[in-house]
Amino acid sequence: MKTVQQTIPASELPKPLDQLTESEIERKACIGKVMTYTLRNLTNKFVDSGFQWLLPVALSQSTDPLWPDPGASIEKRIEVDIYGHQVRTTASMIIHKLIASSLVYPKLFILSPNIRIEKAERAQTGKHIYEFTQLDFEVQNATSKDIFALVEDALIGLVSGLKCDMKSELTALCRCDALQVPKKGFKIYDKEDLEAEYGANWEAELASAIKDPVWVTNIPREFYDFEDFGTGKWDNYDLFLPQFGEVLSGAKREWEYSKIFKKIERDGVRKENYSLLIKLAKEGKIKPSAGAGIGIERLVGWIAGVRHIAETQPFPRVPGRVHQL
Ligand code: ASN
Repeated sequence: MKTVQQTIPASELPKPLDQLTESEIERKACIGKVMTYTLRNLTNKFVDSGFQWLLPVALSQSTDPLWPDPGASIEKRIEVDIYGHQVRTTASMIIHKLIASSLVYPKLFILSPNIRIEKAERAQTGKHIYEFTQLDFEVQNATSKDIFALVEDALIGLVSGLKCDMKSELTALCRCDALQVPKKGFKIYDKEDLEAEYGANWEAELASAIKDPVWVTNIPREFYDFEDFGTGKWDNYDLFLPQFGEVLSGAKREWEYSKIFKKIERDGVRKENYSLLIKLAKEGKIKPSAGAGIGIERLVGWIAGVRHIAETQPFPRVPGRVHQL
């Protein structure tokens, strides 16, 4: 997705650890504590709510097509041959989530490293990195409303916890006042209405206009998000944070064979990469579900008030820049 437009001068992009000044090291360490707190708080919340914690995979035949997504800007897809089979690096574990939540783990989450080789010009948006981690979760038989309630509770719990337990870190980052505990029942906007109000740059405009987190629904994108063929509306969502932009995307999912097949064909996505999902759907083994993925670096970046989300990474993945570590 596109987010708030900003341009960070090349000289001010996040640097590797060995090039940091003393004060930059202090700031990095402080953001590291906020990261650790956030990971503990969110994983506890999911485990305590009955979710199974799965370990991620890095190489698969089936990964997220990231297509069609109007905000995508992928320069290159990484495919390698292993044992005579072509596999891809994980772009997201969406296909794994649909199958695992249907067959074995009805409530699951994964801290999943995603590789998306963004175009180098995205270095300066401050919102894109070419390796990031999602807290990716899926719930069998859940509705979008169930996911809204779960995420809102998680965000409220996290921000309240941080304000109590991480006071000195938030003070050092000048975030004590800016960071307010949101109130449950976030506003919900339809993307079509936002486009009508703000035009093509609606994402950036919305992020600067809002004072509280909001949901945006009805976003046409990949085949696995639920589309009502009758109304043309999509039952999917992004979470936008004030003065920042999108930090989560998710959906109610398609589970019916005929719709999955039709959408894969319509989108021109390579069918052979999704043959297992298609086969299981045909056998009626894919269950209705809903879920989402929280971009961890974006969430912590918003909490810490960073200019560039690679500041939250010990080993920055700024598009176009490759360091030794
Ligand atoms: N994690 C997202 C979801 O659950 C998919 C993505 O990252 N493209 O919908």
